Amino acid sequence: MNSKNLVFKFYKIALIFCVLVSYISCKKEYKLSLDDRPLFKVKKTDRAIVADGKMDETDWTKSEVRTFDYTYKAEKPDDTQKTTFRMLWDDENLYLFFECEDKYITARETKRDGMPFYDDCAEIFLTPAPNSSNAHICFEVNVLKAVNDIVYVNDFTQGLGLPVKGYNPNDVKIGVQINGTLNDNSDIDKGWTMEFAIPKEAFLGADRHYPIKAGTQWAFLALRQGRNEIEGERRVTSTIFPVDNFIEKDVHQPNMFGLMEFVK
Ligand SMILES: [Ca+2]
Ligand SMILES: [Ca+2]
Repeated sequence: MNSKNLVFKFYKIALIFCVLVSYISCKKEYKLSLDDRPLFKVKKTDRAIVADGKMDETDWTKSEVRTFDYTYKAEKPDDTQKTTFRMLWDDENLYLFFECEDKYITARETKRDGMPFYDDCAEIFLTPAPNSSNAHICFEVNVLKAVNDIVYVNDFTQGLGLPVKGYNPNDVKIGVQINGTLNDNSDIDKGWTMEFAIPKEAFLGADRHYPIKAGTQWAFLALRQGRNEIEGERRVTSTIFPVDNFIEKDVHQPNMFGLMEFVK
């Protein structure tokens, strides 16, 4: 081999190496460490928030705002629809506000601890600690206000997760406003809003090490399920933070949660 060929071969190998390195770095899994997790600052409010689904309290305009930019299993143009999310807190409650554009507002579950997650549904997963944990508290609520409130235990047995449906805290207040027609696809809807007031008592015991106060950080994921067809269970999921391995492992992956911090 002459020196020209040798140089060419060297550059070829170097090029393949560079392509491989950039491919591997692109494919890098979204692993959360305490240092690089996305942080949502939850501001304290000193005004009463009424959980009626109407954003008429001025403090909502001062809260941090995020959209759910990660959508999974979208197959049709109308599957990807905008969601805007806000949180506030005070000494009694954690408040959430979901604003969901939705051309086809759809729901059928009416019972507690049923399957609202196959409907148009807002969800929050909370770990009352900054680090990942084997258990998280979930509120999954459809536009009919049917609540699936659970403690989800990861790896309960043989690697399988388990929803503990007997977790039924009292006095969680939820308000929904529907701007459109429910379960009627003959027209185009505008969307829906959902406002939560989750009392501190809902975290009784779970908040022992990291109680709600300024400076405390919890891990969390906020998400939305969307169904547009009247029949069937086809749905799309969108999340506030990217969830790696979604297709394989779904949404209950505590190592994919971001952080929320209670601030004054
Ligand atoms: Ca329950
Ligand atoms: Ca829908």
